[in-house]
Amino acid sequence: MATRKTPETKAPEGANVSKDELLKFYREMMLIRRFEEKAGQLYGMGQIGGFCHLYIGQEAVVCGLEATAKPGDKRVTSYRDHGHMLACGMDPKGVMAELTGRETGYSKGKGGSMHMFSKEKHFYGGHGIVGAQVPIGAGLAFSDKYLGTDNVTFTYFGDGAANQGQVYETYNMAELWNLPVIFVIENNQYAMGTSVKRATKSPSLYGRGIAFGIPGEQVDGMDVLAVKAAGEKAVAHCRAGNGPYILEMMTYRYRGHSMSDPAKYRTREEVQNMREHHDAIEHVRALLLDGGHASDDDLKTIDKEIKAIVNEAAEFATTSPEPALSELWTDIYA
Ligand SMILES: Cc1ncc(C[n+]2csc(CCOP(=O)(O)OP(=O)(O)O)c2C)c(N)n1
Ligand SMILES: [Mg+2]
Repeated sequence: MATRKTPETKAPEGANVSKDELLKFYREMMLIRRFEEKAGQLYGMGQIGGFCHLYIGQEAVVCGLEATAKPGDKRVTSYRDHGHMLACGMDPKGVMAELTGRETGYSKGKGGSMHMFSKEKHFYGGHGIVGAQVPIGAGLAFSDKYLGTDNVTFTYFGDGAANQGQVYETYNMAELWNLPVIFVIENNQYAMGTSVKRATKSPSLYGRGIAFGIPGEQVDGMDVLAVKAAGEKAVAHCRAGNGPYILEMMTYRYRGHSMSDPAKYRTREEVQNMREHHDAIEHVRALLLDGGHASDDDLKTIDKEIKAIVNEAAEFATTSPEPALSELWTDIYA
């Protein structure tokens, strides 16, 4: 059974969270979960091809951090990217249509799950090469520093990616140049089938910035309020011109690495334990119900609204036309 490390940053005791904010988190996390479940279904039906990595279980990370972002802030992530796109306000229809390879998708149906972008929302991908987005994130932060804005870049990567060489070259330059970049390590405990415990003897991924002078902390990534609190600290640090910050989010993915993962490297009980005792959506649901902020019926109404949005996205994604044959020769270098 997986033991979870004790996160350093917990939600502030008696945190003064408003009903509206809790409802917003509930809605946003539920949208990601239902969207991903639908993507899984469509994949099973053969409507989505290629790779497809679901974000189910990790919703609190991106929702908590997006709550700290302001217009102009940037984000870049790996191939496990659907949640990040929905959380920054990209249209579920355009994301789903890209998954099904339709011309109405964010990359005109030619990019697929791992390769979507939105200039409008400052979402810079969607990267299939492990760790490749980390130097890109520093580059985005460099642009803000150069232009003299106080915007920050959220650069997400996994526990597996955290062992990559380019991450450390990036840490060095980011600190040297005081870049406003928040390195968000989504430690979901596995890199494909390899447990983080088998991949490194270094007990803390957040502590690896110390060698470069970058502060960091470990956060309960299943608690959206803890994520937001830590995010606010990191964002304030970056906006004030103090350089980069590392947040190690302790989280968990419920599904396989990708749709083709038989998940033989962990037990059903381990997954079940996380679902039953640490689920981020259930946590917020309990806060809403116990705090008298919402009734079961209120939440059911939201669930229905989310279901409708997701069904509409799926309908759009399965009825939109495929790209025209002539599109084979556009948007390419050669
Ligand atoms: C440079 C490179 N090496 C290997 C792979 C194959 N690969 C794809 S995902 C992955 C695991 C990465 O795990 P992690 O960084 O923890 O992210 P997670 O999938 O858990 O979100 C690997 C090894 C790749 N895509 N790129
Ligand atoms: Mg991982």
